[in-house]
Amino acid sequence: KPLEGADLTVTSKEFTEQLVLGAIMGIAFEAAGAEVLDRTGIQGSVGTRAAVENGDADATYEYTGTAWITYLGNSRPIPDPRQQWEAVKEADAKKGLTWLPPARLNNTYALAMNQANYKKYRTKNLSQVAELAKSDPGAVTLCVEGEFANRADGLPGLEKAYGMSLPARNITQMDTGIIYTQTAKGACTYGEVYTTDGRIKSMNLVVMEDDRKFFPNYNAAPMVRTATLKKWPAIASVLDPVTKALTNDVAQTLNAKVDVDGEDPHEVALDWMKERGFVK
Ligand code: PBE
Repeated sequence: KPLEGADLTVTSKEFTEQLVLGAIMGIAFEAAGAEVLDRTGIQGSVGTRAAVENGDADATYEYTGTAWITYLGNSRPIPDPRQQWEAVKEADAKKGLTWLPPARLNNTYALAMNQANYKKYRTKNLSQVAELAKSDPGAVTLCVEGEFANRADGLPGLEKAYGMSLPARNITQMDTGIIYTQTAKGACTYGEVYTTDGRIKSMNLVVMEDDRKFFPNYNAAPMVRTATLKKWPAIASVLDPVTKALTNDVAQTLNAKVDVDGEDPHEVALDWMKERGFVK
């Protein structure tokens, strides 16, 4: 087995898709003969990145746009997903991190609303949301996470890009899981969602189009410590077929099994790895 004798630590952020992707990565390493330590479920993007940078973990599935804007401090996304990945790969090579080829899975931020609010306000895209905020300032209330409220590729950037300036009282911060139920109930007109989340469909939410293309591409790709990869180059060929199988449809289906059906993220990951023949 290509990773026989390797001790590898896998990490992830705390939300469902990350827990599933972290489990998938760990299962792939184990199937290739490695001993795996599971350090998934770290609070927030910055802490997860730090765990890999400082050697607390060897690898994680990270999103290209998150690295480009939040970690590397760029302000303009690169529209082509492949070129965005290449730019991140090149910049992070100097930081001892190697980006392996990306998945088609692109989990972007979006604003979404329930059906009743959609019938009332009829907004389809973020430009129309910005217009509504001007004509009827009380109408645009947001449920968002703390991380989104503070990231350059989150609310501050979005307000700038769409010429919108919401009063603080219109914005309520909460955990990502709560956002979906609050948005479905109409407690906020718009909730900050992840487009691959299974609850958009199950709660019948309407997603606003990012018509100015403010959000970058967020393709998931393995981000691995270069030192670890030098020692165990087979990591690349072990992860490649798995990453290739990760699409938005797969992510939505697996995320829904956890968030809608209440299954365990590790079980969901293992079932999928078996179904696709990555483990026996
Ligand atoms: N995202 C959407 C965020 C959360 C989900 C990929 C832009 C991130 O983890 O960076």
